[in-house]
Amino acid sequence: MNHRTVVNLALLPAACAWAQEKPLNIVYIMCDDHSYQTISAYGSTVNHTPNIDRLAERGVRFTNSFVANSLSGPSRACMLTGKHSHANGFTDNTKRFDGSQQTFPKLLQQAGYQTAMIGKWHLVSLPTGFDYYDILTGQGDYYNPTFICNGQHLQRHGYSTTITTNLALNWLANQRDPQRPFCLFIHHKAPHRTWMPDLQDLELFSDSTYELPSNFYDDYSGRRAAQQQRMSIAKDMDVVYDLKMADRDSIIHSFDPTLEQWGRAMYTQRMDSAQQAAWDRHYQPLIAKFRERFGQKIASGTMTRADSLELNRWKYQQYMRDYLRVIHSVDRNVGRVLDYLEDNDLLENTLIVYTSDQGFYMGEHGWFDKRFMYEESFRTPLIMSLPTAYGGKQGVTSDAMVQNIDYAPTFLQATGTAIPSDIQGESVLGEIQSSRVQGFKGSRVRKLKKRNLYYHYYEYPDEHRVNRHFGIRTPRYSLMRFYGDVNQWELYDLQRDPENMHNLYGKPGTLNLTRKLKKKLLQLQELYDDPIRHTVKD
Ligand code: SGN
Ligand code: CA
Repeated sequence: MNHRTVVNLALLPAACAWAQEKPLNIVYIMCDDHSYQTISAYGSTVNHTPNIDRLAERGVRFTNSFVANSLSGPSRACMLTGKHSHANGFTDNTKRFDGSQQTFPKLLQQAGYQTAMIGKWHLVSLPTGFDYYDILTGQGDYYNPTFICNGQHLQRHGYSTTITTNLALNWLANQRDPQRPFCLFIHHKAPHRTWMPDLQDLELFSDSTYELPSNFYDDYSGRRAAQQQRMSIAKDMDVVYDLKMADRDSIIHSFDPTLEQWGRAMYTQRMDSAQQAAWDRHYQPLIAKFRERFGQKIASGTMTRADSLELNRWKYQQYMRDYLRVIHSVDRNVGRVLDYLEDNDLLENTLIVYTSDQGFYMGEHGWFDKRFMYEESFRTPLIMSLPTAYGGKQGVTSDAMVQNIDYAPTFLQATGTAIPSDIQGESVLGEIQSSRVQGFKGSRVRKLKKRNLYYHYYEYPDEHRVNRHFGIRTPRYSLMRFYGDVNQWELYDLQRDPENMHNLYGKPGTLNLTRKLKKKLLQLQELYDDPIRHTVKD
């Protein structure tokens, strides 16, 4: 028996008493479009996220974490209900969430929990199942955003990530009943397009340069849906709209003429004069340089091929810098939440989760945005930190195949709440708990069984022209079926091709594998009862 085991056993009786006395709280932090590629705990080579890493050190980092439908509203609906999109009804961002349906916050409420939802909601109907909500309107704004606080519209001054955190900390400190357990959602707008940094972070990374991903100039051969998307950094990322090169007299023309009337106001219209001045101090010199180098040429249509290649590189740098600045503020605010929990003796009885509504392309395939079942957007970061007093593992990784429909049953089980049989996800508590803790109602040491995951994306053609598709992901392969305008199967061996560059479907030697995967895919569609199986077969 090594020294560590002795220490753990020695602590056990105290831990049991603690777990018996103190029901587990939940703090669920979710960003919007945060790529795992930009988290140092996930091996980022471009930035440091010390606070998210701090959470990973005291919890479990999932290395095979995926979503069920890579888009904001749908992802949130999957998370709340523990069900795939066809079952919860919110298939794309044009839908309205049916708030009368079962969600895990409602079940927690019935079990005596206080529930609070703060930040980006994006489900159109107002939240149900929360004792308190203070949500951003629609997509939310980065500066001086408007919130709906228990039914009332309020504009708040400042930067969205900081305000959302302030509201959460205020709820913890002043608005909840300290005698009852709680489940708090902290949902950031950041780092969603158009990646507007906090004023205090504007000068970060200015001298950094980022290497273009090796498949930045992917030609999409063998992948027809990828050929017709509109989320390319080179073609679709707008220098004015996305990259903020809006000069006061609008000499730099947006690629999209409908945006021109807006110019700089697109960014500054919600800001007060001090915020505008700080914003301009950073962007105006960059705009002047940009104007000198590219502005006139773009306006007069005289860009050469060499100019275009240079512009692509410039756009990538600008995109990365702004995105990473926005992440820097997210990380700082995650740190504030952890500090608060620590300072207020809540760290030892709170399950803390960090995740994103989906992954994001940081130039892989030449893209920004998400939606595809390709790895960068299908995956999402997921860290869960269960305190040791509840048997929580610390500083380890889990390679179990998990999906956002699994969060609801996990939280229900962790709080000792019954999991209704119609929930489609599975609890991953066994992945984050190493030992059964007597008296802790949520105890479960059973590991998640080996499983394959199901995906279904619907939003087409808006806004980035990503064709509808569904598919299956096994630990090694992914098989996707695009349907509608593009009708095509795609098959990837992710061990050999983790970047989804070589579509093997129909290639010699893949027939048996394809047949097996199709069978498993159909089994998943039957298990989850997705009606698409009746209309799109082969
Ligand atoms: C907005 C963005 C899109 C993005 C969708 C969905 N355009 O419409 O680029 O794909 O949201 O994102 S923007 O010009 O309004 O920024 S989601 O994460 O909210 O689903
Ligand atoms: Ca999103």
